Formats: sequence, structure tokens, C-alpha cells
Amino acid sequence: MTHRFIASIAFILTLGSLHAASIEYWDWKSIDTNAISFPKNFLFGVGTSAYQVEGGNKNVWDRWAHEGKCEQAAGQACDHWNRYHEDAQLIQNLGANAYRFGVEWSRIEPQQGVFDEAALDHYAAMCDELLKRGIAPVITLHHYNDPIWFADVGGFEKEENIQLYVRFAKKVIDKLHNKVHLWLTFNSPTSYAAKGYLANRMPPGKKNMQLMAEVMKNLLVAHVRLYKAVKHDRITAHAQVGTLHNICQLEPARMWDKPFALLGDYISHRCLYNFFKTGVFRFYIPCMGYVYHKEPDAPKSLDFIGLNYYSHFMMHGPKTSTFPDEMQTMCPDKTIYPEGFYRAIKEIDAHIAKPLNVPIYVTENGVAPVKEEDRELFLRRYYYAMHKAMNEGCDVRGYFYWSLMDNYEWGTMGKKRYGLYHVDFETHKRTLKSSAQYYIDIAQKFGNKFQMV
Ligand code: IFM
Repeated sequence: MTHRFIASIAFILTLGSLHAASIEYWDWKSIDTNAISFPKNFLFGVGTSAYQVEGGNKNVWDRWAHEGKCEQAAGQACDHWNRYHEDAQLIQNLGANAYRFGVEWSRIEPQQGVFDEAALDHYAAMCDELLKRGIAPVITLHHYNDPIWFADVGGFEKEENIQLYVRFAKKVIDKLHNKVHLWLTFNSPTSYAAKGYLANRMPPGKKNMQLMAEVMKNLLVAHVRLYKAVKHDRITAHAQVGTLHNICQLEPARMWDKPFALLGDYISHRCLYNFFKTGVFRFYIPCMGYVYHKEPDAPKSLDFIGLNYYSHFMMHGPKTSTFPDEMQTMCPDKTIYPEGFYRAIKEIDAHIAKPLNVPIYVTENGVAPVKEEDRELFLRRYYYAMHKAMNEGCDVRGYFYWSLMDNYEWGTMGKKRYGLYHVDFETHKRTLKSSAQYYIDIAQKFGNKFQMV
């Protein structure tokens, strides 16, 4: 009798813990989104990445497109490589004081071990152009853009290739350390591993949980090794190095979907948090993947943490969908959900920023709206959500809207328009969108020109 009683209680408790998450929604009618303010020196930035805007890059994405794995390659993209003077002026016109952009590994190291000084000079000139306008250069060293030669030697699948990334990235930092405010080692290690090695959504298009876990581990280890190389070198030790994490909440549609949501959360978030908190990368899913690796310096390898946030998903078993009652966007997997941005800032704060005592930068947040006016509403509400988290003690030092201009959105061009500037991909003409005015108002009201110290 007692056993049965205890078993029943245990069963009820288990069922209780399997409840579908109650999603947080705010009553926007009662919220004054104008009641926000930001501290002095807050970075109001905009972001892009090399392959998405530069044009003329031949890396794994180019090959992927030419093999017919996605609709199109970036081709000339936004021709940003040739138009960066004009684009620096456009950034200044927004009132922004920071610009996050990527460097193209395949330009800097076109063949393994062969470095192109002219490409590095080009990025140095770009930084100078920004700095003279009071805009902080923030560089992403790797944003999904593996050179073909790197992929062909096994890319991040092989632990011995970590040193190839570290050599390339250190070379860039050696060249630009006096000109760059913040360095991001990778754009979202977990997204790169999951999309390239599990979901078949980007090169190399594999579906292998074990490989995905190994790639994730190798990226994180590469981050730590680069961090140490930078800090051990007296000349570059002052560089501020971090990485970024993409949070997308996985919400179970029904209580029995909760195990899938928990599994998704484990793969997408927990392994990374544990790695930085404990120095141990532990990934274990019975019969599917096992990786155990110790990197004791991991907890001391972040000067800051970046956060990318867009939206959340509903999970139906292993399948995902958006929430039908929320405001939809041009991306079938993203709705407008500012409450989730607040939750994500709190989450990164609790798991990384507070335990490791580092500040947070919102390295990406943006929308490809159905109607232009939705972009202003998006910005108002996401700014409000960030301001609320900051008021509650989260040390957020900057916000980078994605993106400066419409660009190549991994497979298509012009269908998902995230830009504050419209780009005509025939003529490359940039035109300010009316919805950018709210971004400008806030940046001009609270932003100050950046000065490199
Ligand atoms: O364009 C991408 C970016 O490269 C990475 N984060 C999400 C953006 C929008 O999909």
C-alpha cells in the first residue's frame, strides 16, 4: 500500500514536470515602450557577415549553391567589399556607433598556409574608415564561411584542424588588434554544428549526431585556444575576445512533447553553458552520441558573451513550428516574440554572464517583416524587453541590429529582408527604409561616438 502510494505520488510529480511550458506573454496595451533609456557608452550597432554582403567570395557556401543544395549563391551579394566607404557613411547616418562585420577566411588564406596581405590591408582600411566616423569595429572571425580547402581537409570535424583556425584568426588579430573593439571567435558554434551536421541546412549537410557533438566540441576548444594565444602574446593581450550564443526557446506544444524540447535544449544550450562554467564538454545521448572533453581554461576564456536572439519554436515531437497566434515574419521559423528576448537575456545572464562575471552584448537581433511597419513595432518591443532585463540587473553593453542592409540570407537573396537599408541586388543601390527611423531616433538620443582607447 505504502509503495503504491509513493509510486502514485512519483507518477503525479513526473506528469507535473511534463506540463507544457506556460509561455510568457505581456500585455502590450498597458506598456509604454517610450519609457526606456540606455547608459552612456552603450553600443548601438548594426551587423553583417562577410559572405552575406561582400561579394566575390568562393567558400563552401559557393560550392553548396553550385551543387544545387540551395537556391542561389551570394555572387556579388551587396558588393560591400568595394563599397565599404559608402556603407560606413550609411552606418554613420543611422547614428550607430558600432559595426559588427565578418572577415572572409578564404580571401585572407586562399590556400592552406598562404596568406594574402592585401586582403588584411583591406580590412585594416575598413576599420580606419569606421573609426574616423566614431564607429567601433567589431569583428566576427568565422561566420559559417569555411574556405573550401579547409572543408576538404575535414574542417572542424577533426581536432587536428583546430590549429588551422587558430593560426588564421591570430594572424587577423595580430594585424588589427589596435583597431578593433571586440572580437567574436565564431558566429554561434551550436548553430553551425547543428545546421551543418544534424539538420542538413548548411554545408557540409551531414546528419550525424556524433559528428555534430564532435564539431561543437572542436569549435568551443578552438575558441579557448585562440583566446589563450591572444592573451599569452604581450602585444595582443589587450584584445577583448568573446564568442556568441544563439538562443531560441524550444517550447513543447503538448506535455508529451516535453522530452523533445528538453533534448533540443540540451543540444542547443546546456552543453555550451556547462563547457564555459565547468571546463568540461560532456555530450551524451544514448545510442546517438557521446563526447567527453576537458578544457580547464574554458571558464577563463571569455571577456564578454554575445547573444543572438530572434524567436522561439513550438515542438511537436521532433518537428518544429511557429506559434500561429503570434505576429508572423518572412521567415517560416520566426515570429515576433519580444518576451522571448527578455527571457534569453535573463538566461544568458544566469548561465554565463553572472557566473563568469562578464558583460553581455546583443550581437544579433532583427526581423524580416511581412510589412515594413512591423519592423518599427519589432524594434520598439525588443528594445523595451532588453531595457527591462537591464533594469533587473543584466549587464548588457550593446545591441547590434541585424542587419545594416538586405543581404544574402543563406540560400536566397531578397526574399528575407532584414536590412535597415533596402538593397537593389541589380544595381546595388541602398535606400533607407522608413522603418529604420525608430532605430535612428534611439541611437541618436542615447548613443555617443565611439573612441578607441
Ligand atoms: O542572417 C543570419 C545570420 O547570418 C546568422 N543569424 C541569423 C541571421 C538571420 O537568419
